[in-house]
Amino acid sequence: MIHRHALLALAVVACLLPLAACKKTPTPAADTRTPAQATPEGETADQFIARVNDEFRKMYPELSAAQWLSNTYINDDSQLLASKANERWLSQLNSWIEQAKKFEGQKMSPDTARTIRLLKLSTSLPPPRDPAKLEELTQIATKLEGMYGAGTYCKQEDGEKRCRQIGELEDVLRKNRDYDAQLDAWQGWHTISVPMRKEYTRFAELANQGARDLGFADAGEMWRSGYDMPPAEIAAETDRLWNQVKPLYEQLHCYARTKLNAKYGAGKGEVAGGLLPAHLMGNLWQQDWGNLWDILAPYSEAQAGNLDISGALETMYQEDYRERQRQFAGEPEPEQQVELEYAAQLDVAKQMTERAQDFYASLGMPKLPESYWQKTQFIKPRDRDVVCHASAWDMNMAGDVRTKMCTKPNEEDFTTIYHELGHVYYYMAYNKLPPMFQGGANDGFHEAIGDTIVLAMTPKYLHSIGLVGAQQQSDEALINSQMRMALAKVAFLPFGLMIDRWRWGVFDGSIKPDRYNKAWWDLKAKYQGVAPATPRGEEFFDPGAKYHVPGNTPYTRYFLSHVLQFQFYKALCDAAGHKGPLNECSFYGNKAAGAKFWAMLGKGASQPWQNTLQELTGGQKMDAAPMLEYFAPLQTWLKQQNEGQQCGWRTPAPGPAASETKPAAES
Ligand code: X8Z
Ligand code: ZN
Repeated sequence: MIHRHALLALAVVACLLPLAACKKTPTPAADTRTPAQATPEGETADQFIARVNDEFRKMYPELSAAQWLSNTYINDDSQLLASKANERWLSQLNSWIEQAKKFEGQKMSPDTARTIRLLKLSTSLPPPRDPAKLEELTQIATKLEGMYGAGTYCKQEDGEKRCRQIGELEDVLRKNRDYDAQLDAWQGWHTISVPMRKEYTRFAELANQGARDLGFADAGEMWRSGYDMPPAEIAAETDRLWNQVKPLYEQLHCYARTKLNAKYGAGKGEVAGGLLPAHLMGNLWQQDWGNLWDILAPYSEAQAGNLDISGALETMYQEDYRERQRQFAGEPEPEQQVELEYAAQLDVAKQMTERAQDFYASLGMPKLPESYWQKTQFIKPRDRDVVCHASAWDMNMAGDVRTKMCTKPNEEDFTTIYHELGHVYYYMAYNKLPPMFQGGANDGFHEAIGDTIVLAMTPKYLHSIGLVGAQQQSDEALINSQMRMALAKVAFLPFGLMIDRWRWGVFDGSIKPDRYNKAWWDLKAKYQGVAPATPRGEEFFDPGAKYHVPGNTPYTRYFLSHVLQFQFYKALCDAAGHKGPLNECSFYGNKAAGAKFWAMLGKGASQPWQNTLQELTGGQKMDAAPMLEYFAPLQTWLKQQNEGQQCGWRTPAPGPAASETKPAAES
């Protein structure tokens, strides 16, 4: 990705890859000209920005290629190339930012003025001016991401060493309901980040240096500056939105706790103070509770019908695999069996992606280019380490788009494909713009595109594509389908907020390295009402076990996206002429909705996001009201279920002593 907000992702990758820019001199050290010398004589501001865009476009493919390689083939060589490419791009960026100063106060077009403002925000990895520090920073950034990608948990089992990577550990939380097996998988994954602590501490120092060199107070303030409003205002906006949705989250939390206690026995289904145990939520970070459907489904299949998408995808895989076995001449050797499994996994991952493409195409958007199918990483390669965390890539701003996933046949990965294609369709729509405008209206927009489509994947749509059986119209079916969505969307909200609350604190110095882990769990308790079942002292570095921390991807974008996507969804439902309850709307196949969506994507970052939001929804503000409208039936139902329960939780008091508690409502 790249670009601007997307660009922000910077360092690479991220979901949108990071991106890059351009530069003509071969290495940063080689350019000894002063900014004034580097600027052609008599160049106007408008000409300067045209040149920046041009240089950026030329430089970009090399950066994205290096990053793609280091993400899909982790080793020392690919990391060296990636950090060098990143270093070159960032030093070029520094040079442009310097050159731009010369045009302050001069006459220029509004687009040029906007581009100059965007320049400083075009990376999430603020580059120190000192070349030695810049080199060190890009090396650490690449290394941290590689450590995450290669993360492996090994232990002795029955006298043998058994090693598992993230995919296998996630499977345990997804399917295994044994308390201790889940605890082992959860703790095991959190061993991989212990060695990151030292690196991350240095990383934060260097990133802050870079931010200060650019004129920001620290790297967190720089991240908060990418929203077409003062940085303090966006922080307040996230508080406002969180307060809108918090009552709904608290109801869901209360319901989940009751169910977990029933499943695991009182005392095991919660942690002291009424918090949810981190290892029992079906997800390593408790950000999506969808895998707990077996425990949390409001009504049984007999009462409400079947919504088992994972089951249907698993069946697709099994059938594909058996067919391959049938066609195999003779009895396959174990190694050949593995090949057959691999081929079947690839097949199903592609079919899932075709399904997602079909939704976008039904709206009148183009199909993915042939090169997408050739160059995408659909499943985990067997012969090397890769960064499995899903991402979408614009390799050259000219149609070479890809996704990178380690897809498995389950519901979570199925919806993640729709999410990633949202990024890809954004790229395709805004590739016509000057490179510096190739980004989301804000980074929350970029994250919300695919998820808006996911909201339109109603039970009816899922039935129409043959993934689930015919759906009944009943209160029970409605509550089940709302719960399915809430476990993904509502459960996510406080997580979406707390990650950057932690990083903002790290960057502004209020969270010191000797309190990294404590501050992390204090925030998890405060916002999510989640706690570890066993002590997590400073010998651990649990933030590093979440991709976006070592990957240096800002996270507020996902919180905003979870609000925005309901606003987008409602607007597209209106465009499609939908009447009736919001949650029943699917705009699948609706060209009017598609045209409106595509028009928005084509605006990229060329204007303040408030204008783009207005063009789509009629309003200029982010607002959780559409989300609350959507979930109104579930919220009513949850309140009934929780009647008589003491909802809410108590959090450990901030500060060194963790023993006192206070009610969450006051925190
Ligand atoms: O990182 C992602 C995407 C790529 S941008 C897979 N997401 C966040 C996460 O996994 O933590 C999507 C939702 C939240
Ligand atoms: Zn994304």
